[in-house]
Amino acid sequence: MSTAAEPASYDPKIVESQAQAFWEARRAFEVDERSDKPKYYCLSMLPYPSGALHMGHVRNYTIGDVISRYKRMTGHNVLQPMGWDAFGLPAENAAIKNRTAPAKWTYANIEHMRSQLKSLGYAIDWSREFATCRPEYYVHEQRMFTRLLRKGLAYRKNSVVNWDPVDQTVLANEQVIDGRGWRSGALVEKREIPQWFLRITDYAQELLDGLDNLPGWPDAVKTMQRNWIGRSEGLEIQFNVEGHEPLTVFTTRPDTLMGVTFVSIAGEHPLALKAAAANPALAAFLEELKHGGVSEAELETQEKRGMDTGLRAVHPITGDKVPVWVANFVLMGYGTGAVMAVPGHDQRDFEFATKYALPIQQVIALKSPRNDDEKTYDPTTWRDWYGDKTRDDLELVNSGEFDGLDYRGAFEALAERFERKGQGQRRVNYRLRDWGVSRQRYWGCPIPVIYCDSCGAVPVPDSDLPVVLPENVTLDGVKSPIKADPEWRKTKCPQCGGAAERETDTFDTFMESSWYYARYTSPGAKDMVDKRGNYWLPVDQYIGGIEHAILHLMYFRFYHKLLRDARLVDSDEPATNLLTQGMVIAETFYRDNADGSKDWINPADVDIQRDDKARVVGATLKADGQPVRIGAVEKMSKSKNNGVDPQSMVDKFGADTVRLFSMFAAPPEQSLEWNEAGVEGMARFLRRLWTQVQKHVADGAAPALDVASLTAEQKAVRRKTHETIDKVGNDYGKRHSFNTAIAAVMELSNALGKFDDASPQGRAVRQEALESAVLLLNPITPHASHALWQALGHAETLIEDVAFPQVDAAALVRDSVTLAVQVNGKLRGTIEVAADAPRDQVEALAKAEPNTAKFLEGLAIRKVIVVPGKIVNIVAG
Ligand code: ANZ
Ligand code: ZN
Repeated sequence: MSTAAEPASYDPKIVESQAQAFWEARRAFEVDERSDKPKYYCLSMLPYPSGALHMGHVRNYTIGDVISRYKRMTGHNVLQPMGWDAFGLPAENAAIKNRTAPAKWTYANIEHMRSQLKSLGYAIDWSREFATCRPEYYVHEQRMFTRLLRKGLAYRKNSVVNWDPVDQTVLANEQVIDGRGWRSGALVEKREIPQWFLRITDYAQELLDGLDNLPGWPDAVKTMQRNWIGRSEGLEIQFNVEGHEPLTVFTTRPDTLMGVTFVSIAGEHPLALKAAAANPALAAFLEELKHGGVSEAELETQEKRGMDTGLRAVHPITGDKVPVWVANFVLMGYGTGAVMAVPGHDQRDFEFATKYALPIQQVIALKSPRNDDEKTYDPTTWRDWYGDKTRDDLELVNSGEFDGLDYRGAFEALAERFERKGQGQRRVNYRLRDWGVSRQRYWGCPIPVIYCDSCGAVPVPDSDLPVVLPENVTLDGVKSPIKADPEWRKTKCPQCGGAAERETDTFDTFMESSWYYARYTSPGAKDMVDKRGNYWLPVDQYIGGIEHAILHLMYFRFYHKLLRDARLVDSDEPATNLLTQGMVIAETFYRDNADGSKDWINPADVDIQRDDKARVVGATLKADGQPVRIGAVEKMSKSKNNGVDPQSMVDKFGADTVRLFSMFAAPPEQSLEWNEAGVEGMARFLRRLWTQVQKHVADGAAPALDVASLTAEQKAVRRKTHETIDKVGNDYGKRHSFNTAIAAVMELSNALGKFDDASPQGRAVRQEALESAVLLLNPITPHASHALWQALGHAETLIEDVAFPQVDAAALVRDSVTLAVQVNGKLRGTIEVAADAPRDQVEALAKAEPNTAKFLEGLAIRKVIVVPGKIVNIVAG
């Protein structure tokens, strides 16, 4: 007998805490390698423990969780781990501000953020969790580094840092504000100090080629990586210099050789230094150049400046003498630090020559100019085609024996000639630089090196690792506590036993995030990773922000090759598929201050008025009821104070609703606009589905489905169920199109709302539809699905172990189809025909359709076109 009690209403707090307690007690998401299912490793980029989750985290981890849970439902052994990228500068800043130790602050944040993640119900194998600031993690990194040092893949060289002369400390780029130290306000200087590097350039070509084997990575990311690696094919050519050693230039445009009118060298080039020894004005200029910026971006934008060295170089073909200039845009660290200047065809040289009145010579012309602009070479105005080597309608002019050749032809001819004469050679250069891994900061992994006066830099022996970073310290904001503490530094040389000192620099935090994915596979392994790594790796799906497209993802790929070459893993790439999720954006609100500045107001403190299309038309401050101004929709950020706190949303609506909205509001790669009206819509949908299930089960168990006995309406609902299963499976599995998957389940729920058949088979059809809806939503709303699955009569089977629903192909077959009937292209009526009706029957029915028949009266039928399943068009006249 059925009880007519009010169905239980949806209370996400209860439903979610019950489901989470259930998963925790069952260790439902702990996995290992002993499985006969195919493995699936789904990894989201690990968070920095900044204090609280932000919406970007929620979006990232929800995408990962939906994919993980879907893969589990489709029969995979799914690993989804989580950890903490725990070293880094913010901890030092917070420590100074709050008078606590960075370690303490970090661990407290981890505790808090872990509980936040748990409240979102992610299917994470928490037994594998780690924080990268723990010695049991970084000991492996230290051992790997000493290994690389012995192999010659790590080395030390001088490199430029920002130096604060008042605080006597090195500053990170973000601590330099308008050229001044963030604390002292002193003008920052450039200083050269010895630093450690990893030879990523040895892997440049492999990192480039590997991109061709990553069809599962977004093209945009691959393009950025290709540009960052920046492979250039060119020639090194020697120019003799009167009274000095020959000078070697690197050029990618040997075809322009006959247009060289001077040579430019970097300020640090040895030849410049030699020339400066006898030329005080030049020496002063070189000194001045040292104070300029060092980044490539700065060099691109700064004004071109230079000075004649007085030296003369001899053109290798004509024997003409050309001046050698120092130019501020020539980098010592690229190519040879010397450039054959071709102001006729290189824009930077053009600007430089114009400024210093150096000669400009055209050597490339268009074979078939399309307009006046292209017809004549004008040395007073730069045109894009002057420097374009990709056009295939260019030829050499004013180049003697090389006239008429194109870029390729000239390249080959000159390469051949110089190689034969020993005056030059082909050469490939990469823009990619070696990875500088030293940081002069405290809160990082200590670099395991000892300096001895007699033995030099000695790696710390494995048996003495880890070199542990002291955690219980006080920060004064100026000096790293391990640099300030002479006791920490003091040690014995592992080679000669003499007194020695430890390295006090720590690693760049990109070091920890370069191999964490491998560590997750092998908890407790003696080395970084053990043979379990080969079971799980490569990562099947990696998910994270596009802001990591270049550095992190490059180091991550590089490190995988280091692991491979250390025989720790046997694959070449760390991740097969990459998804870069879009930003989370939100409205901004502000009031103008008297001084013209703006006071940004958090959306949580604002009441928003909307029109019937949900557009914001007005806003008032909750505190005073007075209007506030509406700004642009922008990325959630501290500076615009438009971050929406995920915790407050979870508290208010429940995790499932937050997850549902994050997946519904936009496709994963696009930006997602957070708006509470949308969140409320998702809450309503979940409540309706909840009520539908509760109402349905209140009438007792449904009988078994008897497919053969269904009425047309029952069949139609069942068809809708299976069409939805089909679509959602595709959307999850093939397209990562979660928003359309949700929309499809909503449609199914709508269709059920209109289906009030209470007969036994009607209830059986509804049972199947509701079970399907609950299963299809399970990856996104796992708590509600967990509860509803039990409510639907599955007390023994766990939804976490139930397979994704299968499409019943028979259910998709339509018994009858509706066809539109047109006369001469105009719609005149519709007919119902059997899905497999023969053509002549369809034609006959169409002609007989009453309205159609009326329009055909008195006309001769010339042709009947039948588009099966869609229309019948009768051509008559
Ligand atoms: C002559 C020339 C003519 C050049 C022309 C370009 C256009 P990528 O493609 O980035 O490898 N170059 C070489 N070394 C440099 C350095 N250390 N600092 C600044 N510029 C340098 O660029 C290679 C080109 O950049 C080289 O080819 C050289 O200028 C310049 F119509 O040589 B070219
Ligand atoms: Zn020694």
